[in-house]
Amino acid sequence: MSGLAQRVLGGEVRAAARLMRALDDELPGARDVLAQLHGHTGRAFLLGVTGNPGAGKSTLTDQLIRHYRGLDKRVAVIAIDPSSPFSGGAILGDRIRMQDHAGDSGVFIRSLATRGVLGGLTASTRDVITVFDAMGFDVVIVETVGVGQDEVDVANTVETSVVVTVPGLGDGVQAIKAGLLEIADVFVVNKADHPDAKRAERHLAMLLDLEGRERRGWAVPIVPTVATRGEGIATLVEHIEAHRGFLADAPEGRRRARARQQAALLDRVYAMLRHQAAGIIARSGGLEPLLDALERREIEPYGAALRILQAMGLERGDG
Ligand SMILES: Nc1nc2c(ncn2[C@@H]2O[C@H](COP(=O)(O)OP(=O)(O)OP(=O)(O)O)[C@@H](O)[C@H]2O)c(=O)[nH]1
Ligand SMILES: [Mg+2]
Repeated sequence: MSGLAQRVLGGEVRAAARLMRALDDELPGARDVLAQLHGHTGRAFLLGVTGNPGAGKSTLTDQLIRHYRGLDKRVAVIAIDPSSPFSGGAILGDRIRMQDHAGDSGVFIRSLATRGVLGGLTASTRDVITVFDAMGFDVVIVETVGVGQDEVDVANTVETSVVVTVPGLGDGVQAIKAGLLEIADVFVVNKADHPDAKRAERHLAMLLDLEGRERRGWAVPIVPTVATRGEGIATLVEHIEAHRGFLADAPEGRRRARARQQAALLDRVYAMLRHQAAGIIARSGGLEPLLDALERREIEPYGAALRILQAMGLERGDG
């Protein structure tokens, strides 16, 4: 085993940070280190906190960190920042709250920017989860803004998903992306100090009842919180732990773990194919000759694509 892998397994923060940078930059060898870590993973509890911008995800995450630290659990956070051009542990803006934990070796916070991540956001998230899990963190929280498909995909990398909503304008909860309604294991109506909070809760309950609140044996609870004051956090944690217990006991837990593995596996296959195709295209002098042939109508688009696959050794000429 490489020295770097050993140091990560020993929980060394600097080694982990170095590995994460190497993974970001796709440095040769970084994947091998990850592969060595894999046998030492599977122990961390993976918890997602997803919701609209400004809903209070970071404030809630901060409260969850406090809670788990109180139980002497070690907590890692992956904060996915949709707008930031920075990555690599930058702690930005509202995340200042979480910075309170700087200096606590039982807490590790890592930001990932959505833009400019080479292998894709979901892949990076999985890699960072692997590193944290191997380091022996008990809980890994993935905070992500639930706006795009990428974020829904990221939300699918965890075991238990908390979806955070807030009272919206008028009568209901702030609109949430449809995909998020389906992935929520626990709903939070944060900012329960808002005058419309009760109505928001009823609205969400109605939406959920329309969708069918009970899913494969789990009834999705709605928890009101005031994250800034820590209100409702104990109840939230109870529901999170209940869901965790449910997954451990019910066939649903196994089904989900398989589904996560499948998504991770297929993503990697597609990423590798893409990578290989780009390499073949570059080595064979680029796309220009094929584009010329297409322009002259000497070849049609499927035929052109097949030629690239043939060069990759993936398709026979008669395919
Ligand atoms: N009144 C009230 N304000 C809250 C509550 N929770 C969070 N806030 C405030 O809402 C603002 C946004 O909170 P964040 O925790 O940064 O929200 P976020 O969802 O992480 O935001 P982004 O990561 O930017 O999407 C901050 O000013 C918080 O202080 C709450 O329960 N009640
Ligand atoms: Mg935040």
